[in-house]
Amino acid sequence: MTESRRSFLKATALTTAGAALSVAFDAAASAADDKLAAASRLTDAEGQYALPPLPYEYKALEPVIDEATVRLHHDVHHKAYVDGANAALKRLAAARADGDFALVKHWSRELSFHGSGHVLHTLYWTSLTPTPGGEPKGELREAIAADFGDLARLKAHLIKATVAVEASGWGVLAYNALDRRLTVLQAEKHQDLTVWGAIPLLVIDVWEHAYYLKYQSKRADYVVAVWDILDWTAAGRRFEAAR
Ligand code: MN3
Repeated sequence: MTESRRSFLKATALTTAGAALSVAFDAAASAADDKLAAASRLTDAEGQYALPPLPYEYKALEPVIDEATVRLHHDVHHKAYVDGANAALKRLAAARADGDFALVKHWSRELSFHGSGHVLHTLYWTSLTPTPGGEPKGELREAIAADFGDLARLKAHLIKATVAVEASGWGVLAYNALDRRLTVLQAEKHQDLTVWGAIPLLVIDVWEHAYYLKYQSKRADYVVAVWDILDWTAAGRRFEAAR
C-alpha cells in the first residue's frame, strides 16, 4: 500500500461521522489538521448538511479580506446555501413519499444550486490561509509543471479566468479524474460550466459579496490579492486524495 493510499484511508476513517471533502491527513495529525478536517466537513452526525466552522478567526485573513466580509460571507451567505440544500432534500424526500413529482424540476435545481454553493464555500474557506506556506510542493508541483508549464503560467491563467467569470461565480483549479489532468475552470453561479469528473482542488469566490465591502467593483484587485493567501498545502492534500 502506498503512503498516499494509506493517508486517504486514514482520511476516510476520520470522516465517518460526516461527509467531508477529500483532505488526506498524516497519521500524526496536528491541531492544524484537525481544524482543517472540521472545516472540510459538509454534514453533521445525522447526515444533514451543516455549516462547518472556519479554520481560523474571522479577522485572520486581513488585510486581504476584511473581518466584516468574512462574517457576512460565512455566517449569512454560506449558511443560506446549507439551509437551502437541506430544504431541497426534505422536499424531494416528501415528493418520493407522496408520489407527487409536480415540482421535481424546481427542487432538483434548488439542490444543485444550494448544494454546490455549500461545497464551493467549504472549499473556499479551506483554500485560503492566514499562514501561506509558499508554493505548491510534491506531486501537485510536478502536475502543475506538466499541465501548465510552471506556477507563473497557472497564476496568470487562474487569475484571468477568475476575473473574467460572467456575473457571479468562481475560479476553480480542478483535477479531472477522467483524463488525469489539472485544469482551470470557471463556474457560473455555483453549478454551471463544470466538467463531469473534475474534482475541485482550490477555488476563488467572485460573487460580489466576497469582495464588495473592501474592493467595491475592483474584482481584479481582490483576485490578485487572494493569490497571496492561497493554501497550497490543503490543495496538495486534496490532489493526493483525488489521485
Ligand atoms: Mn460566496
